[in-house]
Amino acid sequence: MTRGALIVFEGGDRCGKTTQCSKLVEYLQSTGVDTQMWRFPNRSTSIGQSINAYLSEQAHLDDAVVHMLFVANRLEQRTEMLRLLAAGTTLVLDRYSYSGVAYTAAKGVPGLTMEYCKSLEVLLPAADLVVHMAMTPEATAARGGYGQERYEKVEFQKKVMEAFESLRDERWAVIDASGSIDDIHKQVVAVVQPVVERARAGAPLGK
Ligand code: DGP
Ligand code: NA
Ligand code: NA
Repeated sequence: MTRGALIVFEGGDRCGKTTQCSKLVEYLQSTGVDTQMWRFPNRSTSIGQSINAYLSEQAHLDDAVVHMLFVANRLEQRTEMLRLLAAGTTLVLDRYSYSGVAYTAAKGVPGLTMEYCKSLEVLLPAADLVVHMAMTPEATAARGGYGQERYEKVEFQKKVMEAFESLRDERWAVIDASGSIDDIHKQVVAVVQPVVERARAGAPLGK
């Protein structure tokens, strides 16, 4: 039974993930792969609106509570995600559980450890591939629009980067996000294609 692949883009703020996700989706669709792009957090739901208020610093929420909102925002898409993957649609996600673990653990709040954060993601399918768009926080900070949202601070982004590095395993591909858009896109296509093939051939979805 053929299924879609779950491809996730992760990285610090302003690293160019959204641009690369869109280009990848366009590319896959042009080669006949049924593909959808999703973003997390999904700011359109009522939980997502609370998250948006928090990120834009219009609302102040306890760190544990806002973490639960991010988790719930992923879980509210779970059934649809599983349905689409099983129906053969490849999903390209702009952030997912790995951001959840990295950003919350980077806060260093007692109790909100990496292990605790990981435990809250177990109901969600694992990515077939995590594309880590790696770039130094100093370099992303020089990009337009930086600093508009809560987590866009160089010291914090350094901790997020370290957290992502400690989450890496054999399903991760690390790409230098400081290159040109077209160069990065070529590298992305090269790592994604075999993963889409394996999913199509029936490789089981991870947990
Ligand atoms: P954007 O990707 O630009 O829509 O920004 C979303 C922000 O939210 C970004 O700074 C990463 C952060 N984020 C994403 N998921 C989580 C999560 O589960 N927990 C926390 N604390 N932050 C998250
Ligand atoms: Na952001
Ligand atoms: Na983005």
